[in-house]
Amino acid sequence: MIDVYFWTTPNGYKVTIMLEELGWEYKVIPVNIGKGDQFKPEFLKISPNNRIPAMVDHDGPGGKPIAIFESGAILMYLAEKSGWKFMPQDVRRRYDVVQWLMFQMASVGPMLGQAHHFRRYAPEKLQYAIDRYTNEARRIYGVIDKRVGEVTYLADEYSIADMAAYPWVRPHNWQGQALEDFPNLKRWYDAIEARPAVQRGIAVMKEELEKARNVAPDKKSWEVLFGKQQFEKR
Ligand SMILES: N[C@@H](CCC(=O)N[C@@H](CS)C(=O)NCC(=O)O)C(=O)O
Repeated sequence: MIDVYFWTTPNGYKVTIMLEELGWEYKVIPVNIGKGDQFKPEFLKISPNNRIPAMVDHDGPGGKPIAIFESGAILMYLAEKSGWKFMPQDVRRRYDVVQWLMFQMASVGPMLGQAHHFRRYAPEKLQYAIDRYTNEARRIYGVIDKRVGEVTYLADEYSIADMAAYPWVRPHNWQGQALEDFPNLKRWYDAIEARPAVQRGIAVMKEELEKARNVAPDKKSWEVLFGKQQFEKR
């Protein structure tokens, strides 16, 4: 059995989408990052950077459990374990997937995440930061738009690179972007969104998300995520 340490965020959905695509059973272990569950010692043992997602495969290599943090590493592990589904074994094609996955991990996630932060969560409206990350988001959308104007998916065939990037494009409004400005990206986005496994992956813990949506990000969870508690020495 695979345990997925999860919360309803773009990085969390990457893993549930992949597990749904594979059709594997998994157990969702909620880590409420607004309440500080990510700082619990037992979670830090498997995810030392206090971030979701993390995974424990109880039937890992040699039949022993393996724990992995960082969504990109989890996706690569699952692809390899499945016998190279969504990341081909062939080295040339595999590294096409890996480079687009790394682009997601190093640029798409961090930059769009900063756009969310300064446009939505920052207590002061800092115009320089808002412009910087909104422009970066637009530039990154442009890179994806160009790529999927040349090939169907980021690494040509649908892969873990698309599963990693798609959840980050869902909150495009928060990033100050309109999909209509990027027609190739929109075609790619719609094709991924239409996949039943993707819809199942995104629906995990939907009720909790609905509840959270109706309440503005409260002061307590702001403190946990961006205030004193985040920066305590551990
Ligand atoms: N590079 C990491 C990023 C993970 C990440 O930023 N997770 C966020 C939610 S999307 C989190 O757990 N935040 C908790 C915190 O900031 O304390 C990955 O891809 O796994």
